[in-house]
Amino acid sequence: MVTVGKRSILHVDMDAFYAAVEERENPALRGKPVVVGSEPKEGRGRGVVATANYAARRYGIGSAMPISEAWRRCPTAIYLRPRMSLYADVSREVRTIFERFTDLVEPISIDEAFLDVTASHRLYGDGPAIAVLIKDAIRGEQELTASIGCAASKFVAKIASDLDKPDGLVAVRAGEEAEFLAPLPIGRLWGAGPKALERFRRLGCCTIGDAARLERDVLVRTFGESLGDRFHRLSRGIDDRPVVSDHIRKSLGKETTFGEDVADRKVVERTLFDLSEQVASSLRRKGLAGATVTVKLRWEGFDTVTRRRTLQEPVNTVEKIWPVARELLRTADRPRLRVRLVGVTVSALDRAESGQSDLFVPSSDVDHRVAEAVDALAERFGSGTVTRAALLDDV
Ligand code: TTP
Ligand code: CA
Repeated sequence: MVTVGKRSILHVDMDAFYAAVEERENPALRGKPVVVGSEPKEGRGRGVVATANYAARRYGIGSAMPISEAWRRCPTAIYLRPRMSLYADVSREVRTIFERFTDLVEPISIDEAFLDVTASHRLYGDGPAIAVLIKDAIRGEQELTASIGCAASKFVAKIASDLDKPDGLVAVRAGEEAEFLAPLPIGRLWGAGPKALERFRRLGCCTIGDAARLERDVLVRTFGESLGDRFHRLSRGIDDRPVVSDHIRKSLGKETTFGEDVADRKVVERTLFDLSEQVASSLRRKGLAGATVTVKLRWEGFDTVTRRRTLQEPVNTVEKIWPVARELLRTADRPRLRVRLVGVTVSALDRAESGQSDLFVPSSDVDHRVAEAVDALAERFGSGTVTRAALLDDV
C-alpha cells in the first residue's frame, strides 16, 4: 500500500537576481542603486529595466519599467547592460546546490525553482531546516541571497517565498494553508488575470479568504469548470501538482477552451499560434526542445481528436512549431463544426543542446539570442508581438 504523506516543497527565488550578481562582481556597487537593463541614453533610451537592486527599488524602479522612466526617477543610479551568460553560469551553480539536497528540482526560470525535499528529511532535517542550509550555501558559496517559501504544495510555497523578500524564509505548516492565504489579495491566485479579477470583484471577493468562503458551484458557474475548480482548490490551499524535475518531464503543452464555441477558423488558428508561441517560450526557458508536435482539437459536442507528427530534429521556436501545428490542425479539422478547445503539446523532450548541463537557460547561439529578445518583448507587450506579423500573414 502506498501511504501518501504531507509533502515538503521549497520554492527558492534569488533576490534581485541580475543586479545582485552585478553587485557581487563589483563590490564598489554595493549599497548604491543599480539598474540592469537597456541603455538609458540620458533619459532618451527606449528599452526597459530587467531588474533593479533594492536600493534602486526605493526610487520606485522595477522590472519592465521603461528605462527612460527609471532615469527620470534616479539619474544617479548605476545603469548596466545585462550579461546573460554570467547569470546563466550563476544559475547553474545555484542549481548544483539544490541538487545536493534532492533530485526533484524543477527550475521555472533563471532564478527560481521548486524542490521537493520530502525524501531528504532523514538526512538533512525538515523543510525549514533544509531551506536554511540552502540559503547558507548560496550565501557562502555565491555571495548571493535567496528567499525561500516552504509548504506542502507548490502554490503555497511560491506565495510564501515572496512574502519576506529579500533574504526571506517563510514556512507554512501543513493544515494552516487556508489561514495563511486568507488575508492575501485575490490577485495572488494562480490564473487570476484581469478578467477573472473583475468577476471576483463583482462577487465581492477582495482576498483569497473571500474566495475560499464561496461554494464551489458559485466559482464554477462564474469561471467554468476548470478554472472555477482550480480557484476553489487553490483558495483553500489545495494544490496536488508534483514537482517535476526536467530529467523526467516528458512533454510540455498548452490548451485553451473558448468561452463560446468558435466557428471562425482564423480565430482558432490565431489561438493555436499564441499557444505554440507560449509552448516555445516555455521550452526555451527550461532549456528544452522536443521532436514531436501534437495538436488537440475538440468540437462542439465534445468529440476530440489529437494529431501528431515527429520531426527530424527537436524544436523549441514558434517558427518551427507553428507550421506543423497549423498543418495538423487543418488536416484534423471538421470545418462545419464549431471548435470548443484547441491545444498544442511538444513531447519527446530533450536538452536544447547536447553537452549543456544547464536545463533552463537559453543557449547563446544567434537563434536563441533572437528568441531571448522575443521573450523579453513578449514579457512587456504580450506574446506574439514580434513573430506574429511574419508568421501569421496568411491567417
Ligand atoms: P524576478 O525574480 O522577477 O526578479 P528579481 O530576482 O530581480 O527580484 P526579486 O528579489 O523581486 O525576486 O526576475 C529574475 C530575473 O529575471 C531578474 O533579475 C531580471 C530578469 N527579468 C527580466 O529580465 N525582465 C522582467 O520583466 C522580469 C520580471 C525579470
Ligand atoms: Ca528573483
